[in-house]
Amino acid sequence: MFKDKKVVFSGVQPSGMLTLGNYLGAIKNFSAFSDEYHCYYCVVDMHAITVRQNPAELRRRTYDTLALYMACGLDPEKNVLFVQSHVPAHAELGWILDCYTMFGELSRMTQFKDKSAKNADNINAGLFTYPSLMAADILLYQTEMVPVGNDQKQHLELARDIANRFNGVYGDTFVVPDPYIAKTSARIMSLAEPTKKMSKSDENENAVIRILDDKDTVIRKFKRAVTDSGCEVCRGEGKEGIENLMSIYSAVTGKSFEDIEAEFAGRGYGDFKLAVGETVADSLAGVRSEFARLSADKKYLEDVMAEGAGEAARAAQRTMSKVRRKLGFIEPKRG
Ligand code: ATP
Ligand code: LTN
Repeated sequence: MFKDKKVVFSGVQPSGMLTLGNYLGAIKNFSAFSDEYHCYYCVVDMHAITVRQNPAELRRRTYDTLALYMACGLDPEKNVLFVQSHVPAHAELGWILDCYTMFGELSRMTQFKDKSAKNADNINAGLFTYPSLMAADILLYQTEMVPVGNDQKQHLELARDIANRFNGVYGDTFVVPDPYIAKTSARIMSLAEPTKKMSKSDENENAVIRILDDKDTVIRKFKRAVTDSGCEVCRGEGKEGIENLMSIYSAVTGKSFEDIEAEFAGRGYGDFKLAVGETVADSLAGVRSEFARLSADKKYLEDVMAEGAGEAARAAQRTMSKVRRKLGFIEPKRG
């Protein structure tokens, strides 16, 4: 059904309830590609287990993440929506690409450094080789473009290097992917520590807006957001907190920073925080009600993931056959 279209691929880990950062930085942008591109959007459960997960929660969040994809506007008729572990070729190509990824390259990944500092008792090999599995996700589908937040730029550059290295040794095998990083919302910061990115696995609930938070909760969290001791809504040295709120407001309303400064001139932080809270809560209301409807129908979610996995597996096999041939593996006889 998607013949001749260029491919878009992206993934989100079912490692926690999704945040406003995941929404504005990534998922909200996904549906814009659905008409022009052949889009694969994956729930990357294999990446999630690089950090210890509770099995019941992981299972529930995998359903929830798929339901949220759809609640955010991804139509399963127009996009291939699936779960990573349902397509074993991801693990297969992941291993192969491990053999074309250098120890030094993986050691330089800032996400590895951050996550190993946070999980000092569980610095496992999967956490280290996470980027080669991510490269496999992308390269399996001959992806041209990968919409992600700014924090994934380094992983994308590594995926490009791996693709170029493999192509250099064996001749053209993989399309070399480009990142697509939205301008205003590429990096939404924590509401409690505005120099740190908003992360779904943050333990401080006041630091993160969850896509499914109700209106009162959203407004309360914005009211508590850490700002500086000034009162002017503008950017500047030491004003990371206000700048973050301005980016969020801009991403949701489409207004420029100059318009926002003019709108709130002389009105103080209290007014501004309330406006941001109300605008964000209202913009998420539709997603929340769609999610409630979709997540109640597990059978439907299972049908969507089965359909998506079937289609993804067929596309992945085309790349795997090519990779096996190039490497010198014997193609197994089917049937
Ligand atoms: P975790 O806390 O488990 O590492 P995460 O919140 O960083 O999770 P991911 O599943 O790793 O979320 O990321 C999903 C997508 O959301 C990625 O494209 C990522 O770049 C984007 N993203 C995550 N956090 C932010 C943020 N604060 N601002 C903008 N984009 C973000
Ligand atoms: N590493 C990504 C999640 C991810 C991904 C991908 C994103 C796994 N595989 C492929 C884009 C393309 C993250 O968000 N932390």
